[in-house]
Amino acid sequence: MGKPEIIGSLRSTYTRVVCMACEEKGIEYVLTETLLGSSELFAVHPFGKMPLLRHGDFELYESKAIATYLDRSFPGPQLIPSDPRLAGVVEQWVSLVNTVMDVTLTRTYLLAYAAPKTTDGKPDRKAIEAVVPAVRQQIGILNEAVAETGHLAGDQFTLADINLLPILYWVRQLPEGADAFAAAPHLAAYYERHATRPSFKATTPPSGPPSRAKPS
Ligand SMILES: N[C@@H](CCC(=O)N[C@@H](CS)C(=O)NCC(=O)O)C(=O)O
Repeated sequence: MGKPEIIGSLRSTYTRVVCMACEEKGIEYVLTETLLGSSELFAVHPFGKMPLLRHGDFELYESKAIATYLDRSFPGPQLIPSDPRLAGVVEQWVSLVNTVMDVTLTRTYLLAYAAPKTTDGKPDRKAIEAVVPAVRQQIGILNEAVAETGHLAGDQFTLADINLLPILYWVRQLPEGADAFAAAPHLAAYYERHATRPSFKATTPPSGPPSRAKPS
């Protein structure tokens, strides 16, 4: 069927998740870089979000769906364990991160720096100050979650960890995020350890936020 093609950008946390999933499983894949909101994305995803997957004549959108498809279709380490309880915990963390923490940490906090809605293009201090308590709270929750085993689900590296690490990559680079990390020793150690994985290194994004397609 040929190599899976991932369409997105490594600067996008969700695209990086599916690329990391490929790297962890040893899947040969092609990453086709595209702009946020490009017509290529809208041709498949109803809201024009990245990433997309193309595998032969099969197309798929939504990072969790893509990662699950890749995990089930290819050999290599299981990213979603077959044990029902562990699989449940993986789903729990992917869901919590994607529905709550991504909104706080990426869409609100990171974007207040990277794509501020200010007239002068400077970081949106009002938005940053408003979201910092939630940033601290959520970093604290994650700190507790990884304290025992250094993983989110059981004592193995799973899709739950893959799904979180690209978000932490950006958050810890920002001042308030770095402060929150300094108060979260288990999460800091978790990040340092997993950031040495070849899958994480191979998917390091270029600096700067993803570029957006011009409205047509
Ligand atoms: N639920 C989607 C979210 C994907 C998503 O939000 N991607 C962002 C980049 S990280 C995007 O494409 N945003 C487009 C936009 O903001 O117009 C998934 O898991 O794939």
